[in-house]
Amino acid sequence: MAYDFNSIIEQFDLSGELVSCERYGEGHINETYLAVVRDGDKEINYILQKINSNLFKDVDKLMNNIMLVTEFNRKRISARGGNPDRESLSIVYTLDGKPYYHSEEGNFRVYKFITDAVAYQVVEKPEHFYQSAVAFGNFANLLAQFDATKLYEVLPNFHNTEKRFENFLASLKADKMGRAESVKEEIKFVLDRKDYCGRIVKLLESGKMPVKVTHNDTKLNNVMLDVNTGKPVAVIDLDTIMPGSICYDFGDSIRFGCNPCSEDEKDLSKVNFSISLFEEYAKGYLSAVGEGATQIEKDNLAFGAILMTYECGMRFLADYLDGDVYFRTKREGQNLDRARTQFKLITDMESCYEQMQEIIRKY
Ligand code: ADP
Ligand code: GN1
Ligand code: MG
Repeated sequence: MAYDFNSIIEQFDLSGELVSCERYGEGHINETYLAVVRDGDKEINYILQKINSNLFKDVDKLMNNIMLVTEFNRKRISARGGNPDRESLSIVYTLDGKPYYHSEEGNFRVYKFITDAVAYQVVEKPEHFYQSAVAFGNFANLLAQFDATKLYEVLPNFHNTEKRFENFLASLKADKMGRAESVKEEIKFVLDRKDYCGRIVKLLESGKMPVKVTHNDTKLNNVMLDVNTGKPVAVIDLDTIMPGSICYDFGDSIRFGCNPCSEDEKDLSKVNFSISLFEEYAKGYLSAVGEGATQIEKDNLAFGAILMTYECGMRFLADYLDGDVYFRTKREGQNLDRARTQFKLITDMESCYEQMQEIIRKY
């Protein structure tokens, strides 16, 4: 869908004229565009996003979270001599000082474009994955001093796997598209592992594991690495910044990055959990997170990887049953393929769980 991009960009506090505005990136949630603006003889890139309004009902509160976190991080980045425009997301405000623009077409926001950096879709070199771990470990470390009570819970129960399981059962019961019969094996896979659901939720509820401010969507393509050096530049996609567990953040990175192919690969013989990439990530994350991780959290990092993969697979399968209404799809059966890759990864992780634990202890 095309919008009146000129009139949208005009609302924001930036100088120049819009030259082009094209779809950009591989996110599943928002509509992201690369907006190129000409100012004199310079062309400047911006990220324009149409915020997903089906999902994010209270955009004021969502954007307030992002403002609080980016302002906090920007100060800390400046204090340590860094460049906040590159190392943090930077909101471009509207002419009347708002962090997003509301029009009949939807809610739009603009970020400064993080230059000379790339968000990888799959791990091309182990070094990239290691560096993404350093980025997310650092991010956890930066935010360890941020007061979690200031943040609004944008998507309540986002990683509450018990609730996700209940939602899955509801989708199964409704079976809106009549698809359940054809995916019995996948459904059984989910039901057989029900016991995974409560483990971290209970540790958090009982206070045995600390609740932290976490990113909650730590996929490789939500971190930007320097195109030249491969070193971490910034963590992006802050929509799901909320109270959570670092085991979720660690686990979600493993889920996405330790698979050598894409999340929707059809050929499952290519989908194998890479224990050596797991080791790269564990090494990078644990070196950067420092005091940001307690013993009980470390004991559950490897389990967090299985849990996040399980939760995500269950969400993809539920969305397939619901008729593909949540995750953006480009083709028929894509959510089912995504669910299947997750289940293959879980089977692999289950068989090398002890080795994963051993690696965490090593670092
Ligand atoms: P979604 O929530 O849909 O995943 P993201 O915020 O992750 O949306 O943006 C999608 C993609 O756009 C990212 O993976 C990245 O490639 C690119 N992107 C987002 N923000 C920036 C930015 N500030 N600078 C450069 N690229 C960005
Ligand atoms: C979505 O926004 P994006 O594409 O980075 C989803 C994550 C899933 C992921 C699976 C807000 O992430 O929870 O793990 O897809 N984000 C939201 O690829 O639901
Ligand atoms: Mg994203």
